[in-house]
Amino acid sequence: MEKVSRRNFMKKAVAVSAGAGIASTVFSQKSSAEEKEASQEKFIFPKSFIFGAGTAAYQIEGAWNVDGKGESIWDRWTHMQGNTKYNADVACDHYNRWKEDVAIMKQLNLDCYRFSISWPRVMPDGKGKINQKGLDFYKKLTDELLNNGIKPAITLFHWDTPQKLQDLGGWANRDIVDWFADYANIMFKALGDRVPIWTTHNEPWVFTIAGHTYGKQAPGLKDLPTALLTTHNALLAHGKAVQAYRASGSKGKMGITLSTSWNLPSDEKNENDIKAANLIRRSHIEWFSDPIYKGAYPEDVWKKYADAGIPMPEIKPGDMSLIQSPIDFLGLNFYGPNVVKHEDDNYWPYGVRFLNERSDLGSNMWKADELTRMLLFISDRYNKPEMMITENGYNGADTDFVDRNNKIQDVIRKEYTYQHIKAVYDAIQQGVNMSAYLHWSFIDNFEWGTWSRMGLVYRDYANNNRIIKESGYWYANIIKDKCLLF
Ligand code: GCO
Repeated sequence: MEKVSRRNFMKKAVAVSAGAGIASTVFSQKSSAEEKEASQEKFIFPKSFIFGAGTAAYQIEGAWNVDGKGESIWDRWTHMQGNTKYNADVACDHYNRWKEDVAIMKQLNLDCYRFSISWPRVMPDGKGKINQKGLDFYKKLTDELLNNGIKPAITLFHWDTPQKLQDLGGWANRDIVDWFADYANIMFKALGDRVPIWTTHNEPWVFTIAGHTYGKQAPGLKDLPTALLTTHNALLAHGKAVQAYRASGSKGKMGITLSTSWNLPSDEKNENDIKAANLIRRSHIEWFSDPIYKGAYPEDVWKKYADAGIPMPEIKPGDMSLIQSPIDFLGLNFYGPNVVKHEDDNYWPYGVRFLNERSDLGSNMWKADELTRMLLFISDRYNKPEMMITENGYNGADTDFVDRNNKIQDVIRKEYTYQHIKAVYDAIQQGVNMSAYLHWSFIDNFEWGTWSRMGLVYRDYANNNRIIKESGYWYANIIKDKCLLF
C-alpha cells in the first residue's frame, strides 16, 4: 500500500520538476567562483564516509535456473500468469556480465557496492545441500570488487525466499529462524573474512507485511495475522544471524536495512491526522527497530492490532533478547514522505488514507528536508546509532533516454540525488552518526514486476548493453573528492 503511494509521488515528481526546470532555478544563482568555492567548503564529507550504489540478486542476476540454482518465490510469482507483466529470468544478465559491471563500478569510483545473495542459488532447497557453483559466483564477484578497491556490502536476504521453504510455510514457519541462520553461517564461512559490511534483511516490512497482506507481491498472501507472525520470525532470524556472525569471528559490521514510512499529516493541526501519520510510521519503522534497539514491540501498535481482534504472534521466553542482539549500524532506505489522513473506515485496521499531495506543500513530493528530519528522529530515539542510507534514488522510469550523442542527460536524477545527499550532510552537521550513502540503483533493473530506470547506469532493454548516465559521471566526481557539488 505505502509502496504504491510512494511510487505515485515519484511519478508526480517527474512531471513537476521537469516542468519547473528545477535544476536551473536552484543553481543558477550559484555561478560565481567564490560561491562555488564556499559551497565546496560547506559540503565536504569526511574521508571515511562511504559513497556507493546497490542492487539486489533477483533484480539483476537473471540465470534463474542456471548452474544448480533453486527456484525462489519471486521466480514462482512472476511465472504465474496474471501476476506481473514481466519476469527477471534474464534481467540485467549480471550473472554473466559481473566482470563488466565491476569495471563500470570502478569507472564510477564507487567506494562500496551493495548486493544481495540469492539464498536458493547457494542452497537450492533453502536448507541442506550447498550449491558450490552458486557460492563460487559470489566469491568471484567479491574478489573482483576487492581487487578493484570496492568494498562489498552483502545483504543476506532481499526477498527471494527459496520456494522449497515457502512450501513448508516460509517466513510463517518458525523453523525458518534456524534455516536462515544456517544459510547465514555458510555465507560467513565463505566470505566473512573479506566482506566488511553485512545486513541480514532488506526491508522486512515489505516481505512480511506487504508480501503477506496485500496479495500484490510474492508470496502473495492476504492475511494480516500470518503477516504479523512473519514479522516476528523475520526478526528472530535476524537476531540469530547476528549472533552467528559474532560467533564466526568475522570483523566487519553487521546491521539490517529497513524501509521507511515517513509520514506528514494531511492537516498539521488535526490531532487525528497527526496520530494517523505516527501510527503508520510506528507500524512500519518502529515495529522492527524498537525490538532491535529496545527489546519490545511498540505497545500502541500491538494494541491496535489486538483490539482489532487479530491473533498476535506468540513471544517465547528469550525471543526479545535474541532480537536485541547488538548490531553495528542501521541501514535505512528513503525515497520520499507520504501524506496521511485519518479516516476511520479505510485501510483496516489503521484507519488512514494516503494522499498524493498536501496543498501547502505542492505536489512535488521530494522533500529532502524530511530525510534530515527522519534521520534526526531515529538517531535520537536509539541514542545515536551508526546509520547508513542503504537506498535512495530517483525513479526516472519514463524520462531517461539516449540522446543523439549517445548520452543520457538525466538532470532530474542529479537534482534529486544532490538534494538527498545534502540532506544527509545536514544530518551529519546536526550530530547524526552517518557512515554511508548508497544510491539506488547501480543499474536500471527489474522493479518487482516491471522495469525501472533507477540506475546510474542505463541498460538497453533490447541487448543489455550498458551506458553510464550523466548522473553516474557526476556522482563519480562527488565520490572522488568526497565533496557535494552540482
Ligand atoms: C525497495 C527495494 C528495492 C527497490 C527500490 C526501488 O525499496 O523496494 O529494496 O528492491 O527496487 O526501493 O523501488
